[in-house]
Amino acid sequence: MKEIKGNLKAKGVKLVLVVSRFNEFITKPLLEGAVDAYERLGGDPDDLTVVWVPGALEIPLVAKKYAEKNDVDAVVALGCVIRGATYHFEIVATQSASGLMKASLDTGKPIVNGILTTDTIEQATERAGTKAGNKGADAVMAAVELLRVALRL
Ligand code: INI
Repeated sequence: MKEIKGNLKAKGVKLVLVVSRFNEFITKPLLEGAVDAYERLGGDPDDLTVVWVPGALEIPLVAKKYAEKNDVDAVVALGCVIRGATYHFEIVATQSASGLMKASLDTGKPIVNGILTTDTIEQATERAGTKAGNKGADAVMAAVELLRVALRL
């Protein structure tokens, strides 16, 4: 039997975090969690780039552009989409997720979706460093693990 497992060593991993300003009161703590996780996994701050964009809909294009660079190993998208009274929520949530998936498959590099999509502000707060952990940190761990698996393929 051959079993492949990725480790969580971030040393040498050139990582880009693309973070949206929309709902910044949530995306900032997601970013803090992501940076903290990267450093605790052994990542070098010199290998980390943070890019701000207006909203979740703008993340996929910028994520793809960075993933195409030779000196980038993986990208993590950080954003927060909170359900409102209009259909716009569905568009932003669905299109940002499918754009990231497409960008990842197109570039062949890990582009991890750390965009929260929640019904309420409370649910978002819980996932940005309070009751339910920090999804920014989780996304960085997923990116490093995925990269370590992908490097063996
Ligand atoms: N952008 C978000 O990141 N989160 C949201 O909840 C959101 N809502 O609900 O509208 C949102 N909209 C802006 C969108 O991402 C684009 O920036 C905008 O449509 C311009 O293209």
